[in-house]
Amino acid sequence: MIRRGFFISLEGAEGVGKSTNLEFIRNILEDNGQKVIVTREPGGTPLAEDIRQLLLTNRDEAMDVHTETLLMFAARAQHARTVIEPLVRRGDTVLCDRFTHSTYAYQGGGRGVLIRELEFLAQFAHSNLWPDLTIYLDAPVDQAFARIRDREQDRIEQSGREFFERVRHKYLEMAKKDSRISVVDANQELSAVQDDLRSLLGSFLSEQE
Ligand code: T5A
Repeated sequence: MIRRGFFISLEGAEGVGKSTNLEFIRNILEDNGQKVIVTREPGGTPLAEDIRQLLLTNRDEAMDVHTETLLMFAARAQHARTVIEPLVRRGDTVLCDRFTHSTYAYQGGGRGVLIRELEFLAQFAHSNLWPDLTIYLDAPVDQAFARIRDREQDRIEQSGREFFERVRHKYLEMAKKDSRISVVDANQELSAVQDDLRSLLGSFLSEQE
């Protein structure tokens, strides 16, 4: 039988702890025999990383929301088709910091782009490639922002509190409708968050056997 690897994405707004927990998740997967490649969006290839710079850099010219959306999907098409899909097909597990649920939450929930338009672009950019498991780290906007208060903010981080409330609302709405999205409470001590992650991944892996 040809073994297919897993595609796992990690989602959540700024400051919820995605970067902090990526290595922890990688270790659990490796301890369970997976060969893991960690990557991120926007980015994950040299071309897509250039697009990331365009997206996140503060500049005088305001970026139109349609431009922002298309750039997210341009980076994703390159990453999904040249990196994620081939790796998963050859049996590796890809752990990705953000994927299309970010676009639904930020450009859809946050900026108001219609979800049916995003669905069309998602199909065009990466066909039927979707994560087998999406881990959504959830925390109230104020708590998450308090953790990154002292950091310089990129272009999207400057979108304001109400924007991030809409982003969170869209993530929670998607999680209610899609059983492949699991919510982890990120508003607890890091050790408690990681206990929850261990237990979630344990259940996911045992379901795949
Ligand atoms: N974007 C992206 C879109 O708009 N559409 C899209 O389609 C995509 C793919 C990308 C930006 O692009 C947007 C979303 C983003 O605005 P990014 O590189 O993913 O940005 O980065 P951010 O989400 O901005 O990542 P952050 O670094 O802000 O958040 P993290 O990674 O979630 O947070 P992390 O791990 O750096 O933690 C922040 C701080 O909190 C502490 C950590 O030690 C750190 O200091 N911390 C905790 N403290 C207390 N308790 C805990 N449980 C803690 N967990 C972490």
